[in-house]
Amino acid sequence: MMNFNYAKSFIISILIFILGCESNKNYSNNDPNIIIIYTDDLGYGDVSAYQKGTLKTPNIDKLANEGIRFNFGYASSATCSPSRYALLTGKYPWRKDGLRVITGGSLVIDTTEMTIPKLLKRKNYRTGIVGKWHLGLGSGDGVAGSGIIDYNSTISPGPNEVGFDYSHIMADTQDRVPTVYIENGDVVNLDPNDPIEVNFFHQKKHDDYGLPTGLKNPELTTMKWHHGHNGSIINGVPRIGYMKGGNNALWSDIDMADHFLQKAKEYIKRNKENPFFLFYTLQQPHVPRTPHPRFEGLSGMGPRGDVIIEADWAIGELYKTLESENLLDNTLIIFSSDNGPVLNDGYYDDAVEKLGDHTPKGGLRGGKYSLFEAGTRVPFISYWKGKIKPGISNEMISQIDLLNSISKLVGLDYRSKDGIDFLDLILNNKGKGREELILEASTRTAYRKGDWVMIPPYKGQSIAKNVNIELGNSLEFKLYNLKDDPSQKNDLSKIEDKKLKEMIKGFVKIRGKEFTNIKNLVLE
Ligand code: NG6
Ligand code: CA
Repeated sequence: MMNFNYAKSFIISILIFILGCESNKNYSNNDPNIIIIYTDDLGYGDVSAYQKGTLKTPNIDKLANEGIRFNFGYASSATCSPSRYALLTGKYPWRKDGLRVITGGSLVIDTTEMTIPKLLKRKNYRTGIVGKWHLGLGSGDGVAGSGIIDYNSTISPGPNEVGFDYSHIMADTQDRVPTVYIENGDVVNLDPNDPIEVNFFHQKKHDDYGLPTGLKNPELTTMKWHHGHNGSIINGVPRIGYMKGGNNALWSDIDMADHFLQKAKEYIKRNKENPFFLFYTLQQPHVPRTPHPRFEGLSGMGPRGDVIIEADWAIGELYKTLESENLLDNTLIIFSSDNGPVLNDGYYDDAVEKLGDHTPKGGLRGGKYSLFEAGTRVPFISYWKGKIKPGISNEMISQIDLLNSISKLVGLDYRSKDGIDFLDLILNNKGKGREELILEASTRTAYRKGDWVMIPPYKGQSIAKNVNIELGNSLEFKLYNLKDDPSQKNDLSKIEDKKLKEMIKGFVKIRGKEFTNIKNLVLE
């Protein structure tokens, strides 16, 4: 007969073994690390896995070729702030009144709203953001950009109040002041004796300080402004807005890629013992394009190409860190971009002149700011070493769907109203994608369903002259079939009357009654 104590310890060891295995299994299968790598203004055709051409992005290509490459992956919007809002909350950005590109404005995510990092906190994830934020800071009301944020004390609410327990960010964009990094609400390296003053409207006030601006002192700039961008000159680059003080805290533009990469690596190393979520939001290839000198000239396309090569390099370095920390088997990586491409976005930087035969739009029509496909259709990749099999998907998926898919991945029930759980598509390339989707560009919206896209009538310029992009504005409904006509050359609205009506109906059903004021909108 077995000795009682012996039997007891035997049973306990077996239990410990089972529990041990169980927790291990949970960690790797249900609570993997999740990294969303998010570029800024990178086009559908800028990634060489999407379009073989002169520009090479080997590190992004690795994720695309060894993971799932979505050919119909969408950002919610054709500009940055709305897309980021939608990605993090799983909600359509047009549900938020007037949500547009933020310039010094307050936080647009309500602290009561669900976000991906907030959701993951329920499963004890560590949650961090490193890079561009552009969702506003502080709770000041009044006109965005009128100096409502005080950068000299801890800024709140911000990323840390909507779910991130670590944030190391630039507030808006690289072309907007203040040109400083903010970590967990505090400006990094700020000397209290040299406080920061920012404003976006009062050039006169700034002139009174006797500080140089792009408008008055073009001789002091190393990068010339083309439109906008004639405020404070910092590191030779004229910016949007005016800034005084904070000299110790100013970032170095050419070191930005290295800086964010370093912070992202440190974050991974610090948190590797726990499941973690990292939102790594690169600043490239948004303007001003300031490659580190070691990337200068590598693309032969001027700074825009060079910073894409720089971003691709940084992604490769991040990958190496995951590899050397043995985290690859346990980490889901999603790669995408916040909106489509633009060449001249306000500086003379040779983006147009040196483009050669490279096509950032990858054959799509429009670009950043546009309701045509190139505005919102972006590179979209899922990668998980050893778990996701290489594949290509032609199913429609949006960044709005990431929150619900991630919720499913970690075994939570929360679902946002606008998003759809596409975990099976993201991990196994199985199942159907979206049937329909609302596309947004600077608060205008269009409707995608099946192979079709319908753009309602909008007043306003058809081409934004400064950036030379077709915005999708016209005084009539437009209808395109993307299967037969991927570059939206043939408007079928006059021929496919029944389809057009069906599309308008579907559109209004989601957009709601506030949309019945469109000129010419015919419901039946
Ligand atoms: C626009 C800027 C543009 C860019 C954009 C935001 C001007 C004339 N243009 O207002 O350069 O900064 O805002 O881009 O100032 S986004 O990718 O962050 O949405
Ligand atoms: Ca952007």
